[in-house]
Amino acid sequence: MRKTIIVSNRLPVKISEANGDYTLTPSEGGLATGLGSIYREGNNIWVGWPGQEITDQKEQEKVTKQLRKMNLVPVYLTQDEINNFYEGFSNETLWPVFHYMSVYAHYEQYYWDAYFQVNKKFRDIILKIAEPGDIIWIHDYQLLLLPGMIRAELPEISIGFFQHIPFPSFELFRLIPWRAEILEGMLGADLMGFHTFDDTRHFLDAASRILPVNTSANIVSYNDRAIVVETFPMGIDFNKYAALGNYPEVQEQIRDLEQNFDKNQLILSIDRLDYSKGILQRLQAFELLLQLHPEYIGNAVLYMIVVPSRDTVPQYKELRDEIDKYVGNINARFRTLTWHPVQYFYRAFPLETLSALYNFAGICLVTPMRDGMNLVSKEYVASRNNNDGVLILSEMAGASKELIDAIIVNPNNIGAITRAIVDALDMPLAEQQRRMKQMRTVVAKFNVHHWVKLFMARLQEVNEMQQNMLAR
Ligand code: GDG
Repeated sequence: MRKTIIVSNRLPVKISEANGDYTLTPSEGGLATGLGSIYREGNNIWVGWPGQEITDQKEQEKVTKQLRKMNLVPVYLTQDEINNFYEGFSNETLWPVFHYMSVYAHYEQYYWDAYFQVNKKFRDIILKIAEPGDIIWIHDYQLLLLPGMIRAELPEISIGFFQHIPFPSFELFRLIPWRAEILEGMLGADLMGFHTFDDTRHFLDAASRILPVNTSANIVSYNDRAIVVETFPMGIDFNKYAALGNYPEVQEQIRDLEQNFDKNQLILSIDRLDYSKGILQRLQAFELLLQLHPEYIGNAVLYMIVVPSRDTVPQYKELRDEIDKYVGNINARFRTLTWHPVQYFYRAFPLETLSALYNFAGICLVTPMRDGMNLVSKEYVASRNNNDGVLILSEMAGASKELIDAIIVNPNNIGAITRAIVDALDMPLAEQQRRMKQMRTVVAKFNVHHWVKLFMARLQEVNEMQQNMLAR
């Protein structure tokens, strides 16, 4: 029977070990939720790294067996591979260049070698599983070479590829020494998807300027194959976020927040620790607010959650220190005996806490320097069952193309962010509701299930188109 193979760097599972026993819990990220309806069905599977270094072969076999029961197939990575493929090439080369922060990029041959080898490792495992007629859907920037590597072995298999982070303009992309190899790898797919039309356009531009290919509209002709490149903005599980607000444990946390804060003056900020998320600029804008508008001293609060991430990479460690310092300065400068301007948390919270905050905070401030999509902005909108609340959103986030009723800002313009916060604090309820209703309609309709359906249907169509071309 024909099956679908999902491939991503990380498996949608958390593994914890105690006394030699492994406990596996499915993780609930946006992608896992969206693809849950696929990989759990029949003989479909998801291939990826389980996120834990397991070196002992017996242990690996034990975990592999457990994972197989959940339709998951592991690719075990060694510590060296994690260092050079994941933290190295993926996060210190591709991530900064693709987020327009090329000054942070390292171009190391040994990072590239590891990236190539790990993509091959994924290929070898997939080749053991894949059969003619199967569909393979590969995700994200850690696996850009994989489509081409699989295509070389299985010329007729159907391969989709989706990139979750931006695709930069040609002038940025060309900086990467292995730019041609990367494009050749990606062009192994039949259908390639990006979050925004700009990403799609940048990819087509880079392909036509770097490789000897022909592009016509959104189709690349390469090695006698036609590759379709299209825009598929990813959504979230709208119903889940809309319903969470009614859970008793969420309600209880909302009541706790009510005891301590005024919801109309609470500005929420949630990100993973990353220089692409514009966290320092957000702090600057909040500081400027208190400086220019002393009436908010004692009232407005920035409730800022930063989720630990990649903090073994030097730039991330530095960023964390800078945030600590900045928050300390603002609080020292403006706090009163009973009020702290910045409530800062450097840790992850359970989904229920996030939901309570989304439900409670009157303003959500999302100002990345670059972001493929940004799901936090959509989760905030989905949580606002009363249709009130204001979203301030960076024009550099993919989500800004859909959530046009947010207050849209340029994240480099600190004054504009400050003004947006003032506008949000002053916004009449009727205008909040008008904007929020529009955004909720968009987020509800173009949800993650819709996204998966659309991509899979298009992949099927592209496949049929290619079969017809071959038959001619
Ligand atoms: C990449 C692209 C693109 C955050 N804090 C906690 C927590 N979260 C969850 C949020 C949200 C997710 O993490 C973050 O999603 P983003 O979209 O904001 O960002 P990335 O992780 O960088 O994702 C991005 C995405 O892929 C999808 O294509 O949108 O542009 O960079 O879902 O809710 N979850 C929990 N506790 C926390 O403290 N449980």
